[in-house]
Amino acid sequence: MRRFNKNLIISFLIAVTVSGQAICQKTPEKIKPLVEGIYTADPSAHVFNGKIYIYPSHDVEAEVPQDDEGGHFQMRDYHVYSMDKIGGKVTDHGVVLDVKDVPWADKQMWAPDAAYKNGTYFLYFPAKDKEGVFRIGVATSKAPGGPFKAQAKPIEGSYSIDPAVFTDANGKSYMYLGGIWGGQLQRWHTGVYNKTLKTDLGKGHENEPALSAKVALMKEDMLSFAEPLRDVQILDATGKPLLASDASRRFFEGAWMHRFDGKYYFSYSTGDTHLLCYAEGTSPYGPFTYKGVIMTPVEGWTTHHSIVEVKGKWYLFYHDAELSGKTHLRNIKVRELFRDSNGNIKTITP
Ligand code: FUB
Repeated sequence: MRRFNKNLIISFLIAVTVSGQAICQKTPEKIKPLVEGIYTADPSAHVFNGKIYIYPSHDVEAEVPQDDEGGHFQMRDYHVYSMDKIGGKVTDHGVVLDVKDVPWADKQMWAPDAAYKNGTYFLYFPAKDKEGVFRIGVATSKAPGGPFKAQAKPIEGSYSIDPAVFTDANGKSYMYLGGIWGGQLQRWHTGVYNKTLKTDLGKGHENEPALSAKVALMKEDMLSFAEPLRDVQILDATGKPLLASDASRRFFEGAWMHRFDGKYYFSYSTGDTHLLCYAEGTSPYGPFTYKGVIMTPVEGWTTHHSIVEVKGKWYLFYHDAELSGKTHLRNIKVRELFRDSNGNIKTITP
């Protein structure tokens, strides 16, 4: 029988091990949920005092059947989470605000965000008022991990959902908001609330410009708008507004703003086509030119994100429905975001 050369066998084993490692490194690593004890979604992440704070929705099972208006999303309170570093231990700061402690709110505490100014932390959140109309509320705390105390009334002139507050390098802060279908943005199309518009503007409006997210400069107190809400225009490469029928590119909900290399990046969810997209501009007000897809669909109907810089690297916080397999019981995740040399965001396939 032919004898094997020992050195040949060792070389073969090393080659297998090394190529095995190479395969492992190329295989995308599985991203784990950041929180497992409860369901969390819509993560808005910020770095405060060198720590990462996450402000998510707290999903619950309320046994309400699924519908196009998001009736199955019956969240009642918020938790805040923090981490010293990406990949580090996740600390739960407990319930920081409950709907029963918000004088004007009735139900559905959807996607929140947070901001800091002059020694105060602000938690911004949408909720339905006693008439069933979504408004944006604000609550304050002296600590980023709460607890937060709500203002007696919602922000004057606010409506719809998904507030995201961006503070520019010059200290000015802007609130972006809006969501169609369950987010009720379509009901404000004429400037007056119209309850009959359920999901969008309806048949015959497909070739009109898509409904826009809104933006307003915040007053110095961060509790009110300094001006009426304006449209956040998203244009195609030829400078024309995206149309209502352009479902894979038009704004649906989940606005976020970040600045990179002097440019403003407005990102959002396309809702019923389940994409996270972005558009680029030279002012926080826009107009923004559509650039591409940040992330292809995740498990679950909704997709919602935030983008934050931590120690020179950029991260995408998002959610999917891995833990429950149910659209309304989601879990938050984080992964690094990469760009090409022109600042274009590389598409992530989750
Ligand atoms: O969490 C409820 C709603 O689902 C959010 O407000 C939307 O952005 C979507 O994620």
